[in-house]
Amino acid sequence: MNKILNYINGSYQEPITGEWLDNYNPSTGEVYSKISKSTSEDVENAYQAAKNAFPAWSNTTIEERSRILLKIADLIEANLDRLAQAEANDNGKPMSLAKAVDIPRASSNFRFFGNAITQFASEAHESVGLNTMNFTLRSPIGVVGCISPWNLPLYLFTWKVAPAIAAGNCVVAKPSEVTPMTAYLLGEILTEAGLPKGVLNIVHGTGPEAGQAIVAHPNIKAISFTGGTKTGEHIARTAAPMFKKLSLELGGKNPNLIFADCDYEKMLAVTVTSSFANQGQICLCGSRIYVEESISEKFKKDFVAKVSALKIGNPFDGDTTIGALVSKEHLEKVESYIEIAKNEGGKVLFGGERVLVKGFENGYYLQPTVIEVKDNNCRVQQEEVFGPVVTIMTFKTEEEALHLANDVKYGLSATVWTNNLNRTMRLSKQLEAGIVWINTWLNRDLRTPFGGMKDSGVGREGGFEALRFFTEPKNVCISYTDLPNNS
Ligand code: TXE
Repeated sequence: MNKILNYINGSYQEPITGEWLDNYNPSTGEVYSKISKSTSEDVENAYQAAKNAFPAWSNTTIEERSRILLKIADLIEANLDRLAQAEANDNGKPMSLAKAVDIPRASSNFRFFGNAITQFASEAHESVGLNTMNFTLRSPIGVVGCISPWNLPLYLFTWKVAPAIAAGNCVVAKPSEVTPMTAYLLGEILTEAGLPKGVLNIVHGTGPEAGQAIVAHPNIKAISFTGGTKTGEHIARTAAPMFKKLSLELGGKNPNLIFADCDYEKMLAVTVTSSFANQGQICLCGSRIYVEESISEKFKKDFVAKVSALKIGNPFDGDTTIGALVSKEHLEKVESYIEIAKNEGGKVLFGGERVLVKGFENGYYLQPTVIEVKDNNCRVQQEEVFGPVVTIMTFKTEEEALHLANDVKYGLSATVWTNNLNRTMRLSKQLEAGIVWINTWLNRDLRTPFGGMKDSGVGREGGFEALRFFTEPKNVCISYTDLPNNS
């Protein structure tokens, strides 16, 4: 059986304890590989490798760092089919999605930061009249930790490690133990691209063991984490006494506000995607739909018709739009929310049942589920389900829509469908979200800041924000004197 090994100091290594975790294929429900069950000892080895690599890597020219990142990007692209297949096997997502989104984006992450680092500059402030010049010296932090989740495995893993190494840091990284395969395969690519050994070390294992060892390591000075809000809170508590720099990208419960004056057909098509892409397992999914009352009956009918036409199937069928959920535990969690919603008065308009896929009977398949709710305070409106479940509520006025949208503890993204420019500006300013999409969804320009407000996290990633996070700014203040006047 395939073994998912740690990649430390440029080579694959077994975990020190010799212990392994089972890796499930969610589309079949079968164990298909073994994952290194690393402990703090493996993390320490990874840290030492990173520490030793840091002096040379942080002094490597920007051109050389950029060249290596671009080479990694090219190699990911060259391995598109292999990586997309691995992602679909590991995560349950349609291979077509992995091929169109996950793997190209992983390549773009390296390409983007390989280019961005050549343009990264610092501010200078001349104190005119005081003969003083200030400039901001930005240096890499040292050894940093990157911890990523299972929903977009290679996409989110590379979104962190690419800016970290571009900025001159060395990294100890851990992908989710639920979907470690593509991060494991990345090791081969790093070696082939000529990334010096120790610059990026990939350790596998559970969150409470390997992940915690990274966060608790006294000399790993910054942590970039994407995952659940509860885990983020725990990481913040662990890191706070050591004053570590933290970037936390956490959960979302994102509103999708649909006004009667929108471009209806575009809204309908995109809303199906924003509800169910990746089986609804994207922190940016618009899981709370609020629709203006005057079009609500038509919307419900048209939306359910489109959702019922989605094809649920094994990830490798070309026409599958909804694959398997990531794990049995997650499937059960999502199902429990459907029950909670029903018990709280929600009306299931479509879905809610498991699906048996022929030849894949033990896979974790669930119908896309649409639930009408009346009360914004019910649990399915307030808590992150992170699966193929959307709720629908109606509103009468813009004020009411805004209130409902903001009335949750999360603040990651919001989508608004309207052709009223004034409303667009009013809502963009007042919605409590790190990202507001108007008449679109998941439209990403990698130069933009990415992150959430409220319980959706702290800090921003993307573009120069990520390079700022992974560097330490220092103010250098130079006082100078004029030449003595000889006359
Ligand atoms: O995430 P975890 P889980 C949400 C979603 C989901 C819930 C739980 O609601 O149902 O989180 O998912 C590592 N110290 N999101 O349990 O546990 C872990 O090994 C250090 C939203 O899978 O947060 C993995 O690598 N690391 C999210 C990573 O953290 C720890 C995407 C994320 O796992 C750790 C995924 C610890 N103590 C789930 N405990 C999004 N925002 O995109 C765990 N980890």
